[in-house]
Amino acid sequence: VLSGKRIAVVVPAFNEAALIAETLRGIPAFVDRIVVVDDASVDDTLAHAEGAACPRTELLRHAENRGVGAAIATGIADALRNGADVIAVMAGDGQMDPDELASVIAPIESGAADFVKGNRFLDPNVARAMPWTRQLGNRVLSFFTRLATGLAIDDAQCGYVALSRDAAARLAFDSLWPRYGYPNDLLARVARERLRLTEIGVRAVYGSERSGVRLRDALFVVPWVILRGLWTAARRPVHTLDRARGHRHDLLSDL
Ligand SMILES: Nc1nc2c(ncn2[C@@H]2O[C@H](COP(=O)(O)OP(=O)(O)OP(=O)(O)O)[C@@H](O)[C@H]2O)c(=O)[nH]1
Ligand SMILES: [Mg+2]
Repeated sequence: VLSGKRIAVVVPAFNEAALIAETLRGIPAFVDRIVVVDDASVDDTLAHAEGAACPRTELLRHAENRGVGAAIATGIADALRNGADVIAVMAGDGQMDPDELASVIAPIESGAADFVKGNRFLDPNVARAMPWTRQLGNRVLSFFTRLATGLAIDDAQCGYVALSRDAAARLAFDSLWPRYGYPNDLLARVARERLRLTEIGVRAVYGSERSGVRLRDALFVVPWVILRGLWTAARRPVHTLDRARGHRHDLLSDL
C-alpha cells in the first residue's frame, strides 16, 4: 500500500522458467497483489512461480496459449475483482526494473494521470541497451501509432504501464488484441476514452531473456493493429454519448 491505495501488479509469463522467480522476488513490498498469468507455458514456469510466491501472489493459468495481450487481460480482470486501485504491468522476463515501479505508478496514485506509459527512449543508455533493430522498429511503430491515435507517445511498444481502476474498467480488456500489437490497440482505446496519458522514462533492459517477437509481427501484425486503431481511436465512447444525451435531456426539460 502506498498512500492508502491498493496496488496490483500483473505479470504475464510464457515459458519464463529461467527468469520468473527472480522477477517475482524483485517486486517491491508496497505491492499488495501480484497476479501471475501463466499463458500455458510448456516449461516449468508455473513451478518456478510457485516457488517464488508469497501470500500476496495469485497464480492463474490459461488452459491454452492465448498471447501476451490476453494474459494481461486475465490479470487485469483479477486485479479489478480484488479491489485494486492502481494496476501496473511488469513482464515475466525481468525486462522491467522494479526500482522504477514507484515512479511509474506515482501519477496514477496522485490522480495526475489515468494511464502511464514507460518510455525507454528517455534512457540515456538506450542506444547501447536496446538492439538497433528494436530501436528502429519501435521508432517506426511509435510514429504510426502517434498518427493513428493522436497521442504524444515516443515508445508505443513499451510494456511497462500503469493505470487507474477506472481506466482499467473503461478500456474493456476482455476484447483487447490478444497477441503482439496489444499495446497499440490499448493506446487506441486510451485515445477513444480520452484518458489522461503520461509517459515516464524507464530503463531499456535486454538481458538473457528470449523475445517471442518475430519479424512478421513487426512488419504485418502490429501495423495492422495500428491501422485498426484509427477506427477505434475515432469512435466516441459510449459514456460520452450517454453524458451528451443526459445533457440534451436536461436542456429539453429546461424548456
Ligand atoms: N512470446 C510470448 N510471450 C508471452 C505470451 N503470453 C505471455 N507472454 C509474456 O509477455 C511478456 C513479453 O513477451 P516478449 O516476447 O518478451 O515481448 P517483449 O518483451 O514485448 O519484446 P522484446 O522487447 O523483444 O523483449 C513476457 O513476459 C512473456 O513471458 C505468448 O503467448 N507469447
Ligand atoms: Mg521481452
